[in-house]
Amino acid sequence: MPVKLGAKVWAAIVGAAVSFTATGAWAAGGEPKPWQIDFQPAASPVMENIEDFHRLLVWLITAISLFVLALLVWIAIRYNRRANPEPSKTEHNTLLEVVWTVVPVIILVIIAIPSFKLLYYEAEIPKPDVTIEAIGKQWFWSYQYPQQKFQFDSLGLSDAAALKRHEPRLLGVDNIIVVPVNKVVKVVTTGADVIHSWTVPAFGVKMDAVPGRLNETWFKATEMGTFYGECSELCGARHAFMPIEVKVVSQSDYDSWLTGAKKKFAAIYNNDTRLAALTR
Ligand SMILES: [Cu+2]
Repeated sequence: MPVKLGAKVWAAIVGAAVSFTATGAWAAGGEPKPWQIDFQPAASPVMENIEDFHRLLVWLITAISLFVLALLVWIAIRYNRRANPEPSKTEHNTLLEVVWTVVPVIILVIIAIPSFKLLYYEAEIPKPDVTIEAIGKQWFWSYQYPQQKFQFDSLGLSDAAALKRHEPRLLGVDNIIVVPVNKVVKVVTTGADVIHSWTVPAFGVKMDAVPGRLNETWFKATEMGTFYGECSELCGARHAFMPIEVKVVSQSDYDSWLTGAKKKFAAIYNNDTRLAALTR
C-alpha cells in the first residue's frame, strides 16, 4: 500500500501546485472532492475576492518563509564555531533594528488594506432580489421565503436515500433551497435552540445562526448548479448531519419552482407543523 499512498500524496501535491497558480482549474462543482486541499471553485463575487486575498497571503507567506530559511542556513554555515571561531561582540545596529521593525509594519499594512476592503464587501449587503431566512435547528435547517410566505424543513438524507437520488453522502437534503442565478440573495440566519452556522464554501458564506438574534449575509451565485455546505458550528450530537444544499437556476426556472413551492409549503408556514417535526 505505501506505493499507492505515495502516488496519492504526490497527486495531491501536484494538484495543490496547479491550483496554487490557477485556482479553480480542477474540480468543478460546489462540493468537496477526494484529496482536495484547495478551495472549492468560486461561484460568487465574494468567494472570488476571498481567493484573491488568499493568493496574496500565500505568496507573502512563501516569500517570508524562504527568506527566514535562507537566513538560518546562511548563519548555520557562515557563523558556526568552526567557520567563525572568533564571534563578533556587536550589540546594536540601529539601521538593522529600524529595518526589521519597519518592514514587518509595511507587510502588515499590505495585508490590512485588502483585508478590510474584503470585510466591508462581505458585510455591506447590496439590495437583495431574494431574501431567505435560514433557521438552524437540532439537527436540520428550516428555510423561510418571507416575501413568498412559505417555509419548509430541509433534512439531511440517509446514506440509502442519497445513493438513490445521486446526491453526495452527508451533503444531500430532502428539500433543496432554490435561488436564481446572478441575483443578490440575502440570507438571514437565526438559531432555534443552540448556535449553528450556515455555510456554503463556494459562495464564500459562513454566518452563525444564534438563538434570539438575526444575522445577515449575502451571496450572488454566478453559476448555475448545485452547491453544498454544512453546519459549521458544533451544535450537538448530529452536527455532522445537517447539510445545506442550494440549487442555482435561471430566473424562469426559479419562478416556476416558486409557484410549485408556494402550493406545496404554504400550508405549513407559521403554524405548528414544524414543532411537530422537531419532536418527531
Ligand atoms: Cu448545527
